[in-house]
Amino acid sequence: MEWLKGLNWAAVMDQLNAFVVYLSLLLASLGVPEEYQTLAAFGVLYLGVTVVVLLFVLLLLKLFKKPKQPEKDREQAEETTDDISAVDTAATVEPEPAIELEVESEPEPTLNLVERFKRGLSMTQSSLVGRVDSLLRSRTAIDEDLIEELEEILITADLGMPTTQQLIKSIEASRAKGELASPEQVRQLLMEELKKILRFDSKPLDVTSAAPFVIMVIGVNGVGKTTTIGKLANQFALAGKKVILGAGDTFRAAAAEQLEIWGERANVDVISHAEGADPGAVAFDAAKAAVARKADILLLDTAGRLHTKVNLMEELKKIRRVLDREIPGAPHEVLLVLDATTGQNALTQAKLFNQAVPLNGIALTKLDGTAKGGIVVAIAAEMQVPVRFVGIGEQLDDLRPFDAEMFVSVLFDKDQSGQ
Ligand SMILES: Nc1nc2c(ncn2[C@@H]2O[C@H](COP(=O)(O)OP(=O)(O)OP(=O)(O)O)[C@@H](O)[C@H]2O)c(=O)[nH]1
Ligand SMILES: [Mg+2]
Repeated sequence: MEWLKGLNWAAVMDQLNAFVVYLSLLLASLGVPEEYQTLAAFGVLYLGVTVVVLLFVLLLLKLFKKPKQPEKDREQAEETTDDISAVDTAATVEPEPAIELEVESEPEPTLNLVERFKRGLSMTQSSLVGRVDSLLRSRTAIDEDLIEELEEILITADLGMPTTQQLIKSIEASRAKGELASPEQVRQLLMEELKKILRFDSKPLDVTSAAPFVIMVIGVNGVGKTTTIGKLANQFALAGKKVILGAGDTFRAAAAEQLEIWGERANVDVISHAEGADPGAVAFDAAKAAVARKADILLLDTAGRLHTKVNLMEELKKIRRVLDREIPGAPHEVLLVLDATTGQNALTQAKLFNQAVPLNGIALTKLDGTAKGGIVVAIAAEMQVPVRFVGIGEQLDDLRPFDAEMFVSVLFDKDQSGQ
């Protein structure tokens, strides 16, 4: 505004006056009567200014149009891949297969899925296969020394003692038969043996086998139970299922609110009671609501509890009984959530929870933040309870059905391990 004050207004007015006089003379030469010349000169001046302003505005619009386009594209891309909004656009956006992995039939999502698995498993990859590969690179002979070092790597990558022993035995047996002539053969054998361990017989999760299909979610504090329920609710809802959530964690303040937020995101109903209420009563109401509202799936959250606290484990048995009384056969899936970053402790939790309420499946969260992903193998080998889902990030679609083949392939991917 300083420049306005400093302007020589007298000079400006003189120029303007001279311009109007010039215009008047021009108009006079065009035959405009004298009494209209000044008025017409101002009219022409006004028109001129308007045209200049319009041209200026058009120029500005042209300048700002370019950066706007990519932003719009990015927003659209986010809308299609991003979690919450996907609920609203479910009808138009092709939903990624939520529960079943269709690895062969849909090339595009498969590529994304593998890429995301790679990213999520990168720490485990370098702590397990990365180290195995550098060991194999540094040796030519497959001897006792190499096998001993391999054993150490497997133990420290959280595969656990029994699983490591099992793997080492297979390697030694093959070596004795003269089948291991090169380090590459050791790598191949390790891959095959891991796949064998992970590919044990277990009933797949079939949520259509009962209606409502009740999933009771349990685990110690902070492992990701509520988050897992939220992600599952969203995926089931996108797959066209009617879902109800039961806020069975009445112990922790704000636990029900946390679940309600997830319910809103997935656009599903949440049954909750006041803080401190009996979790059995929530289970009862949630089961009743699921039947009355003809829900396909009921996901019941529970409070985090220490696997060593007998009374808290008893409470789980009670919740289980309540569900079974209201919906015979329920819960159809007792899903234990384990935090992969806790390594071998996760295995101890699984064993103790399994004693209290027999487990049907495991969701292993936070694989993205740990080098201890080898725990997947230890769980499969020692528990014979299937890992149903793995959490590979905090995004809504970062909870993925576990696929043993893909897991091993990603871990042993040569691009990743720098081979
Ligand atoms: N990086 C990562 N973080 C996760 C994953 N799953 C859950 N989390 C985070 O773990 C934290 C705890 O998650 P919650 O779902 O509240 O855990 P909870 O088991 O319900 O906890 P309590 O109800 O207190 O027992 C949250 O910050 C989540 O975002 C995952 O797969 N990867
Ligand atoms: Mg919770």
